Amino acid sequence: MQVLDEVTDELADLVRSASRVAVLTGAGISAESGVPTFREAQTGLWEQFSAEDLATPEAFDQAPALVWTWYRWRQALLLQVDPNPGHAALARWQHQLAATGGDLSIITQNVDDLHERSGARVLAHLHGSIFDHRCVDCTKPADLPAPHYDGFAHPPEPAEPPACEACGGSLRPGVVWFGEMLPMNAFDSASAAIRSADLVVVAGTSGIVQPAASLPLLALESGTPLVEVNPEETDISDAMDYCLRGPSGTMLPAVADAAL
Ligand code: BV8
Ligand code: ZN
Repeated sequence: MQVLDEVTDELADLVRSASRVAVLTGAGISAESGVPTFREAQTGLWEQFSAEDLATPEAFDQAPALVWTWYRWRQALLLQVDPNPGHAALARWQHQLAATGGDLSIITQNVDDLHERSGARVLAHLHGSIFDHRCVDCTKPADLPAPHYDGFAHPPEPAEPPACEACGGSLRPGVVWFGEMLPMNAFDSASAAIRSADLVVVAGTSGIVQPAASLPLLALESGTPLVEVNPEETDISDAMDYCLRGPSGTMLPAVADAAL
């Protein structure tokens, strides 16, 4: 494993020669947009809970208003921020490869839409989308107006989740909670993309949450080079060929430039 603070000539050659790239992103790629990562402490009303405590079916059963409002408040923040240069670099690289017969698959653990808003196509949202809602009982999806919260202000008072228009059941966020299965089609297409890649990049993830964190390790089966982009060491750094130690908003543009 080489720990680098910039894209070296050796890494640039590897990037330039890749035509089927798979990228796994985590909360860190949205950090420079102003979206707190999961590891950072919660604020306000939720400071006494960890995100992992709130992102569970049990928490929603016990305190539906608290959990529902946490998601609506997080939606509000996402509507108030923009994609950052890290998202833009992946979109640029994806367009560049598509124009030359190659492909860049984005597999994200994030429930935000910042990849899409930077003009990229996302192959798999492993943990769903924060802007999706569905009924707990009849599972019917529900479109809701944007929340009227300020995502930068103090978290709002909890409000009960609305009722499903079709059956009167309670709506829930359309995300995958801890203890819930990942969408199999997303997980399967992510696995296939990593298995057929000639370069795998892992950006902005602590490598803690399973089974997502094990996906990049599929590259080891075929000897496909692995590159990590993260200012910190992670649970999967040891499996990497290159660790680019820096923020994705700086490092991913440098990687995308090397691909041109
Ligand atoms: C499953 C949606 C099984 C919700 C998320 C005990 C009981 C039950 C389950 C388990 C258990 N032990 C283990 C498990 C499995 C569990 C798990 O992994 N737990 C962890 C805590 C150990 N996994 C699950 O439960 C999964 N389901 O296993 O089902 C099953 C099987 C059969 C039948 C039924 C069930 C479901 C996991 C999905 C959970 N949902 N999100 C929501 O968003 O509210 S995961 C959530 O956490 C995020 O979406 C994200 O994916 C994850 C956090 O990970 P990261 O993205 O890596 O973010 P993190 O904050 O950790 O790290 C940020 C990184 O960025 C850091 O490394 C930092 O250095 C870096 N960074 C910071 N700034 C920058 C940067 N990098 C680059 N640039 C920067 N500027
Ligand atoms: Zn319903």
